[in-house]
Amino acid sequence: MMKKTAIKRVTRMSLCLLLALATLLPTLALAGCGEPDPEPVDPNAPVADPVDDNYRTFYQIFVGSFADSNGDGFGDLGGIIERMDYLNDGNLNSDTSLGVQGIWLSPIFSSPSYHKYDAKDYYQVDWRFGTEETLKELIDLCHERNIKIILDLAINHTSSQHEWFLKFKEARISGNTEDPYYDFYTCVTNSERVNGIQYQGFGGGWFYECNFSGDMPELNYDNPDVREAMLDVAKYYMDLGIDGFRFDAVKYIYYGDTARSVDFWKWYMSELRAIDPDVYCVGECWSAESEILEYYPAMNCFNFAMSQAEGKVAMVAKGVGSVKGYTDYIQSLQERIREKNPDGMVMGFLSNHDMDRIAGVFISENNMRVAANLYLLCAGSPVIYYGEEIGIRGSRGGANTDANRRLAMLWGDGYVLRDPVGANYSSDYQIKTTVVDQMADEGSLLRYYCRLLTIRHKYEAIARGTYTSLEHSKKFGGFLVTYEGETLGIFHNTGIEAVTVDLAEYAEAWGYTFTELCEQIGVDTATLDGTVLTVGPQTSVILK
Ligand code: ACG
Repeated sequence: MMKKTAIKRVTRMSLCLLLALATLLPTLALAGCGEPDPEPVDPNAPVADPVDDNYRTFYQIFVGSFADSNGDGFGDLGGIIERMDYLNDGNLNSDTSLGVQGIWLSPIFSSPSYHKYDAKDYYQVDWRFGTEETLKELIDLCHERNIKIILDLAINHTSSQHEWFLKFKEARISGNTEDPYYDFYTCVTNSERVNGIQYQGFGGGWFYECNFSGDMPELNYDNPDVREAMLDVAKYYMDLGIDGFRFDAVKYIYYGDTARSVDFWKWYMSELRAIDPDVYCVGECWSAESEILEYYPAMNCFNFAMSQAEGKVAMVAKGVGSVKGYTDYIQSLQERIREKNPDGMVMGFLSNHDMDRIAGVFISENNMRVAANLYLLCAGSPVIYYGEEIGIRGSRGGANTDANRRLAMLWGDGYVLRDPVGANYSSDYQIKTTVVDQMADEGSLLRYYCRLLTIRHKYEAIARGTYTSLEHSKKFGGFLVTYEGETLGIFHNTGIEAVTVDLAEYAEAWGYTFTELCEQIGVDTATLDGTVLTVGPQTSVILK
C-alpha cells in the first residue's frame, strides 16, 4: 500500500515537472532570442486534478431530482452529464465550478418506487434515468475529469416485485425445498419471530423479514447463493467502470448482530478489493458512534454525529457549542477510526436525503458558511448533498414525507424539473435564488462553496493530515495538521466578534510557531501583522 502510494506520488510529481517544463521551455527559448515578453501564464488555465487516492470531496446526487435531459421533468443520468461543468469543469482553480472529486448516485436500478431503494432488477438502469449506455457515458466523462463515481447499492433487501422474491414465495407456499430460491430471503414461522424485527406473513404460515417496509423483503445472507448473487452485482458495475459503492443499511444484513454483519462486510469488501484495491466504499450505519466504528475494519462509514441540526458541526456553527468541543471531537474521531483501520477516513456531512435540509437549521446564511468551513476544512472525505451549496431548504415538517428532503434542484435557467411524488414543501419557505442567480453573484453561497473547495483541494494535508486540537477560546480554535512533512494550522472563528491572537504567545501551548497566513475564507477577513493574527467574525484561516 505504502509503496503503491509512493510510486503514484513520484509519477504525479514527474508529471507536474513535465507539465511545468513544457510550459516553461518555449518561454525560456523565446526569452533567449530577445523576443518581446511572453504572455503571462493564465492562473485560471486548466490544470490536472492530482488526486489519486480516496481522500475526495464527494457530491451526493438524488438522481430523479437533480437534472433532466429529456424534458419529461424527471432527473436522469443524461442530466448529470449535461451539468458536469457545474460539478467539475476540469479546472482546479475555477471559482464557478464546484470541483468535486467524487459523485455518489442515489439508487438507479429498475424499481417501482421513486426513491429506488427497492431494486426490481439490479442489472437494469431504471427507464426514467436512462440506459446502461448513458451510465457508461457518465462514467467515462467522470473519469476524464478524475472524478470517482459510486453507486448506492441496497443489498439488504430487494423490491417485493423482484423475480427472486416471486420465486421464493412460490417455493415456500408450494413447499418445494429443492427450489434454488426457497432460502433466498429471511423467512421464519410464527413462533420463530424475534422481538424487534419486522416481518410480514405471506401464507403457508411463513413470515419474511422486512424492517423497512413490506415491499422490501430482506435477503438471507446465510445462503451462499445470495452472497454470490449480490457479489456479482457489484462486480458487474465495477467491470463497467464504477469506482465503488455507498452501501445502504449495512447493519441490517444480520440485524441486531453487529459482529456477524461486520464479518459479512469484511468478506464482501475483501472480494471487491481483490478486484480493485482502491475501490471507494462507504457504509451507511445510522447508529451510535460506537457501533459505526465497529464497521471501519471493513470499510469507511458516514459519521452521523457530524450531521443534522443538533450535530457536532451545526451546534458550533450556530454558536452554541465551543470550537474546542468540535476540534477535540475530530481529533478523537480520527484517532478512533485509525485505531480500527489505519486507512480509515473521517466522512463528515451536514445532511442527506433522509434528513431535513441543513440550510433550514440556521437563522442566518452566515452560520451556514461557518458550518461549511468546519466540515470541508477537515480531515477525510466529506460529502455535500446536492443543493446544499445553494442553501436549498426542505424538511418533513408535519408532512412525514421524505420527498420534501429531495426537492428538485433550483437551476433557474428556464428548465422545469419536478419535485418527487408526494412532496408538499411550501414555496414560501424555499430560497428565492437559483444556481443562475448565485453563479452571477460573487458573494453568493454557491460561489463561496466553489472557493472553499478550491482551498480544500490546494492542500493535500487538509484531507490526509493528522489532526491535533488546539485551544484558544470558546469561539476561536483549530487544529495543527501534519502530513508528510507539511504542517498547517486550520483555525475557525465561529463568533460574531473579531479575534486577535499573538501567535508568538501560543507557540508553546500549540507546539508550533505559525508565521504565514495562507488562506482566509468566511464572512469577514483576516490579517497577519508580524505575529499578530486577527480573524474577523465567522471566518476561518489556514496558516503555515
Ligand atoms: C437507508 C436509506 C434510506 C432508505 C433505506 C431503505 C435505508 O438512506 O433512504 O429508505 O433502503 C434507519 C436505517 C437507515 C435508513 C433510515 C431511513 N436509511 O438504519 O439505514 O432508517 C435511528 C435508527 C436508525 C434509523 C434512523 C432514522 O437507529 O437505524 O435509520 O433513526 O429513522 C441518533 C442515534 C441513531 C438514530 C438517530 C435518529 O443519531 O444514534 O441511532 O437513528 O439519532 O433518531 C427508503 C426511502 C425512504 C422510505 C424507506 C422505506 O428512501 O424514504 O421511507 O425506503
